[in-house]
Amino acid sequence: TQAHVLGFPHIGAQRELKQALEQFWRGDIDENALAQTGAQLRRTHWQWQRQAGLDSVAVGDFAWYDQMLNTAVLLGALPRRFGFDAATLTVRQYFELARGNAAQAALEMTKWFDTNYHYLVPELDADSTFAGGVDWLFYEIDEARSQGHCARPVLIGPLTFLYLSKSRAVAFDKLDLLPQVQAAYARILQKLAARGVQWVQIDEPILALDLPPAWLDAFAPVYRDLGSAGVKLLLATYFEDVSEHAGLLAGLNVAGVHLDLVRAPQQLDVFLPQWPADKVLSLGVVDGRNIWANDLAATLVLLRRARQPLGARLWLGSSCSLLHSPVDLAHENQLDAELRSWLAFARQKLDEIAVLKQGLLDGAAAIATPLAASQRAQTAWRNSPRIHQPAVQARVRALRDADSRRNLPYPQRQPLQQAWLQLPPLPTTTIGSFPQTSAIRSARAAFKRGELDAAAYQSAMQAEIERAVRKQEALGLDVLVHGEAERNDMVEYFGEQLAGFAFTRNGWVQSYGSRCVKPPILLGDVSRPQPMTVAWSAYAQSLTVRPMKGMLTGPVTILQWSFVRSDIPRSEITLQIALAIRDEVADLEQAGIRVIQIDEPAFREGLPLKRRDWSRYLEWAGRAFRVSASGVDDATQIHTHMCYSEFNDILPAIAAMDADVITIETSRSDMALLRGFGDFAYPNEIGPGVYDIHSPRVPAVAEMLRLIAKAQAVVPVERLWINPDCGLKTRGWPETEAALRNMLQATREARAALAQGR
Ligand code: THG
Ligand code: ZN
Repeated sequence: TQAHVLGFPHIGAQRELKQALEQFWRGDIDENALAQTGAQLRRTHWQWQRQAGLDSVAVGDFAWYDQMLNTAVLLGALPRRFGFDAATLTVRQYFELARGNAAQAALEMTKWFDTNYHYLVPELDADSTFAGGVDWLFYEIDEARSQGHCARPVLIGPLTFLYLSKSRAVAFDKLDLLPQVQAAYARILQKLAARGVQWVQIDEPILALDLPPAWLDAFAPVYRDLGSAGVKLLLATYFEDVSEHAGLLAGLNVAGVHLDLVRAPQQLDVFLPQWPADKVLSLGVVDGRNIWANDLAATLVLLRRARQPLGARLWLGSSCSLLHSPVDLAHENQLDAELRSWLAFARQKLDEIAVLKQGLLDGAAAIATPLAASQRAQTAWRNSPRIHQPAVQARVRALRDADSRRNLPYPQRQPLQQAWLQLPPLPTTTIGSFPQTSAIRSARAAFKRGELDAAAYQSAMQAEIERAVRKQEALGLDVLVHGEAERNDMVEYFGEQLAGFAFTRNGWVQSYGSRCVKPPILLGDVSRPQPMTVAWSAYAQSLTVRPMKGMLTGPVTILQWSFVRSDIPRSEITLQIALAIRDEVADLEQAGIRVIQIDEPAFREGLPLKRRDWSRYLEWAGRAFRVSASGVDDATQIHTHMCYSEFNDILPAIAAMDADVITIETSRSDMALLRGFGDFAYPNEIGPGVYDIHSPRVPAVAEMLRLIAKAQAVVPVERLWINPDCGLKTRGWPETEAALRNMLQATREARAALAQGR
């Protein structure tokens, strides 16, 4: 029986890797200093795993940028367009793959399954080769062993690697590359065997998806080969129930399989009766995706049930990599003792796993102290008045159908809105945020440190808002925004003001590369003690006669980007948030803000991994959005915004949200994503982004005119808006103003053409 974790966060408890990376990119430190930071982080993380009492340490989970990119450079599968030699790839070249260079755009980024982590998408073509690349993994194994650890390499599996890759040129059947990919993995495994490595963890999370039969059929032959390469393979699944593949997995030529029992505990009863006598079954019982302390007694009951048939072939560990957890609770000295007793970050999860193993092998008495503490925390949590607000629960129960419907349907709302808005054809707006300048950031930091008082902070932010309003008026935008100077991360901002949430000081989780987010902790019933955005929006509206858009984050996104409680369904939590947002919407309207945007950028990523679960999700998520948006007068215009707009497969559900206007990200796909809206005949107004905000490049007027024309071909002109792809907070002012000036010029030209009937 071995205890292990599938991976450990590498960003560092104090985000040391982030600091080092950004210093390196700025040229403030050299490669040697960067390498030392990496080595120090690996040393610390391995030490923690070992000191906690785990039987092996994960090696290969460390990446300068991303583990998927590491896999590509290990295999030697680099896009030809960069002209790099994988075998001699430098760290600088690695970063060019991740971040782009003067000549080449970076590899594409996309969300890792249903997490908020972005991986770099491997770029493969029919003539891609896999002749091997950098030897960083082997170096790290030697490094771990020289520090006295039992090193367990972790690799992204060949089928997951291939399935998640993309072709930029002509489409081809990716499975055609499988023999080469398989051979490359076989060589890597043989090299590991030659180094005396015993176990290799090989992750195949695509088993959580609805896989085409050809891909499922590939598992047995691929692993027949890889399983004979001289190392024992632990094939890891996570994020979903893989019961339907139990037969396949039982027959696979691997030494063990890992299951995510946090996400899908019901799998155990499917696997146990048919599990072969020569295979390990590794049970992921400590949640890698959330921050709640484990209910040790309950987990022990489950583990004991599996120990009966499995004996020493039972392993236990984290449900998935701990990449998705913040690093160390020890730094959270501002949380009260009770709340701390309910939490476990990555480092604390190591202890939980070790304690569980001890309890399993030596009996509960051997872990009496942690067991008692866990019981106390569980009892306190279950009965805590911090969690349960009967009034909130009653309000959710009292929701009626009419609460999730506007009074009139869109075709009748539209003239009421236009009557007062008096918008020109092709109205222009922006998505909400303007550049978060260093002046804004340092004012907020000083305010949080107590060095700037509330009045001074408020006037500094008001000055920023006024600046943003004047710039928008000068540019000639039709519907203005206040620019969100006062906000940090949008979800953090709302979480901080809602009751039912708690905050960490340092609970950072990697989002991509050096970028992190600090998800709020949604621990109890959610309510809104007071208005959250009204004063800022009303101030902004007071500065201008043009319509000012109120800016809110929607209930699904707040849920999706927080650490949420697990004692009640996500659908119910979302309705609680929706009611809080609904009250904010009503207060904004009352304050004279009659265009209100409720952003749902995470609506698509909340979609379950399995199609069979989609309709239920779309039903409750759509309802929650409508609850938040439907308390207003029909003349009030509701907008929503979504990034990552690959939702052509869920368009009916997007339409059912019934926002008056939806703005989406479309420029990078050259409006291809918009085609679905046309085919489906999306019934309300749409603002397809006409320029990409992810780079400082200023698009030319002609480029945007071309995209506007493409949009006009798909969306009736009376329902078409003009706006950028997304918020502008990561941009600087100079390029923002230049790009918007061109956007407005393109709009004027398009309007002139319309007026002339062209
Ligand atoms: N908020 C949250 N999750 C998100 C996004 C968000 N997930 C998807 C997408 N947007 C991720 N994009 C980013 C972009 C920038 C940063 C993080 C995620 C970022 N973070 C700062 C950093 O790492 O330096 C820290 C931010 C802060 O100081 O609060 O720049 O918008 N929840
Ligand atoms: Zn966006």
